[in-house]
This record gives sequence, structure tokens and C-alpha cells, in this order.
Amino acid sequence: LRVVVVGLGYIGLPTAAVIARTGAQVLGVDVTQSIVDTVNSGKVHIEEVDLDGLVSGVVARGSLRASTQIEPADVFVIAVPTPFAEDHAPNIGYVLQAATTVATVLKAGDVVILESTSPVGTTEKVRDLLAQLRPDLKVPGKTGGATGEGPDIAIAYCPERVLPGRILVELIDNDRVIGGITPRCARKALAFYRRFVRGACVTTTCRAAEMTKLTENAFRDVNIAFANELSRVADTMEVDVWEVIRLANRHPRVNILSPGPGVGGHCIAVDPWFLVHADRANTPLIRTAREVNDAKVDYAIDRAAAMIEANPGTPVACLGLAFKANIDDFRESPALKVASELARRFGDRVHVVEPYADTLPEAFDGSGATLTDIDTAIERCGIMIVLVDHDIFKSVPLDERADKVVYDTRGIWPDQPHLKPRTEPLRLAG
Ligand code: SAJ
Repeated sequence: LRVVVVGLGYIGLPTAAVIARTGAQVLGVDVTQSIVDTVNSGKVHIEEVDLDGLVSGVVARGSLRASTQIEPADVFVIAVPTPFAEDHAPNIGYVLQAATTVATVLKAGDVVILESTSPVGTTEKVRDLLAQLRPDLKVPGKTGGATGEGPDIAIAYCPERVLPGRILVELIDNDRVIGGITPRCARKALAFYRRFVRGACVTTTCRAAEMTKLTENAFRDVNIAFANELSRVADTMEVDVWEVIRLANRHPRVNILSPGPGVGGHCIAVDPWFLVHADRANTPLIRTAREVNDAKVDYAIDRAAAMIEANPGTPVACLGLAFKANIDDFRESPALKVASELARRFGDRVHVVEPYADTLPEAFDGSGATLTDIDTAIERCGIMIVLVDHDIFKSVPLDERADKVVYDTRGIWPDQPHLKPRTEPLRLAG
């Protein structure tokens, strides 16, 4: 079996490597030459548990190659980004561009699968584009075309659902939703996923599969928004939100998620907008949840800034920049937004601890803030702002931070004495 994976990003590269491990001949196609070169040398350009070993193995065995040029294959998997514009309109330009590239080598019998998170209707647009570019092939769900009785190619939508940090495990263990343009398309795609997926593979229509993916991430966003809203109310009430959530979750039908400094990453902070954009009149809850989660970043900045201003001259440690715990991904990270804004306002008083960064990102340029390690931050900083729940921060015991002014946005230090917003001046011992 020959497989082409278009897009060698956070999803495409692990997917290509996992398929290559099944013995298929896989070509990864990417527009970025440096990514192609990195993969061909058996290395990876993204940090993901066990991915480096897997990629170096399949590249050494010759099952995975990368190129900027597409080649003919039996199955094409499209895993390119679908960003949104300023007005939250989804941009499926990369998907259509990938489909245009696939069209140049498509032949009868091929299967085209879209994995990118996409607005409802995108797979049908891909079908229409392929029909237009390749009038010699009969596409599914349309009449016309040159050959035979049934359609020449199969087109399906199968969203990825993997969690960064657990991608290689979840690619195999998670259930998959496979939506075909027609039931026959879904069955063709199903046969492909069966090669490497241990979870259940459930078939449906492409529109239902597209909406399912958006629904999953909107569900999570709405639930995190609930937790973030609670954390603000708890601050007003001078109650420890983490304790309230722990207690409420003892109820058999209550399961509240964790508040934080906002919601980051390229999925949960983006995908709900695809639903809102498609039907604004009927999505007030999903839209408000997005707004609540975005506003939590500004709230965290204001609360941290009030603490810093109330303690003139005291050095500040911002713990973490990643969008969530134990990963090196800073995309759409609320922690980065909070820390860089504090750096802009308080300059060289700000010390950033991020074990997954070698240098401070661009957002800190000219601020005077420095990157340091956790031990130096504990020694030097009287104010600590926890922005990411990395394991290394969780391991700091109370006796190393009891005399600090702390704003813990992640609730990793439940034993911390100063849980309510503290704005009175700090008296550091000694
Ligand atoms: N977060 C909280 N509180 C929580 C949980 C998460 O503040 O209780 C924050 C995180 O810190 C982070 C953001 O939300 O900033 C998103 O993190 P996440 O771990 O919830 O999700 P992602 O973005 O890493 O991956 C999500 C997953 N979707 C769901 O869990 C429904 C994953 O399965 C998807 O494959 C992925 O989006 C995607 O690619 O769409």
C-alpha cells in the first residue's frame, strides 16, 4: 500500500510514521523544505513523546520518506492547518490547496481522506474541487465522469482526536469517526484505518463527522469556561475555587474541569468559532464560552499586575509559557500572553521559568525580562505566578514558597497560604 500524507505537522507527521510502521510505503509531503530535510534525516521538528524513535526507525527502514513534491499513491491523507481570520471565518485555503495538489496524481481506485478540523461542508467542497480539476474521474455523490458504473475515487472525512503529549498512544487507541461522502467511501476509508487503529471505527456521513469534531472541542471549551467563570466568582467571594471544585465533584453527577489562565492551543480556542461562524443565531452559549475563556487571560494579567504593583521592587517569577502542562508547544498560549504582558509592564523585574524553552520567545523582545531556572527563581523572586502546571513546578514543596506572594492560576499548590488575591505589601523574612 502506498500512502501520501499531506502536511507534516503535529498530526501529519505522527500519522505518517504510525502508518509507515504498519509496513505501508509512506510519503510525507510538506511545503516547507526544512521540515522535509529534517524528516528525511530521520529526525523530528516537533516534540512529542516517543515520536523521534519511531520516525528514525521508519525512515531508516525506508518506509517513510518526505518531499515537497507529491507522487501517486493509493491513499491520500490531508492533515494541513485550518486557521481562522480576524472575524473568526474559517480559512480552508490550505485544505483546498492540498486537494489541488492531490488532484494532479489522482487515479481511479484511490482514496482521499481529510483529517484537518474543518467547517461542516468542507469535504463536499473538496469533492467538488476534485471533480472540477479531474473531469476524467467520476467522483462520489455526483453523476457524470468517464469510467464505469460506480465512482472512481472514494472521499471521506476522518477527524484526528489525539491529545498532544499522548499522540502516538491516542492515534492507535482512540475510537475514530469516519464520514464518507457516500457509505461506500466510508467503508473504503474504514479499511485503511483498520490497519493501525485499535479503537472502534464508526462510519457516518462526512457532514456528521465534521460537526462531531467541532462539537468535541466546543464541549470542552464550554466546560472549561464554566470553571474559569467559577474561579472569578470565587475570587470575589474570597473562597478557594479549587476546594469548591473538589467538593462539588464529590457529587456523583458533577465533574467540573480546571480553571486556568485561559484556553490555548490550536484546537479548543479555534474550533468552537467554526460552529459559531456557521450559525451565529443559535450558538450564544458556545460564543460566550469562547469570550469567557479569552477574558480569563486579561483577568489573570490584571490580578497578577495588582499583586506586582502592591510589592514595589520585588522580583517576579512567571512559571511556564506552554499552552498546557509538560509540552513544548507555545501556540495560542495564555501563559505566554500573561507573562509577556507582565514583562512589557514590569520589565527586568520579570523572570520567566520555562524548562521547554531555550530562549524567550519574540513576544518578550525588548522587555528586559530574563529566562531562568526554577531554583534561581525560588532564590530570587518574592512573587510567583504559576501559569502552567508542569510537573517540575508541582514538585516545589511549601517550605520553599511559604514566604512568597503567590498567584497560582492552575491550582497546583493547594497548600499555599495566600489563596485570596493579596495586594498588601510583602514583608520578606530577612
Ligand atoms: N485546560 C484548562 N482546564 C482544563 C483542561 C484544559 O484550562 O480542565 C486548557 C489547557 O491548559 C489548554 C487548553 O485548555 O490551554 C486545551 O488543552 P486540552 O488538553 O484540553 O486540549 P488540546 O488542545 O491539547 O487537545 C484537544 C483535545 N480535545 C478534547 O479533549 C475534546 C484533543 O483530543 C483533540 O484532538 C485536539 O484538541 C485537537 O487537535 O482538536
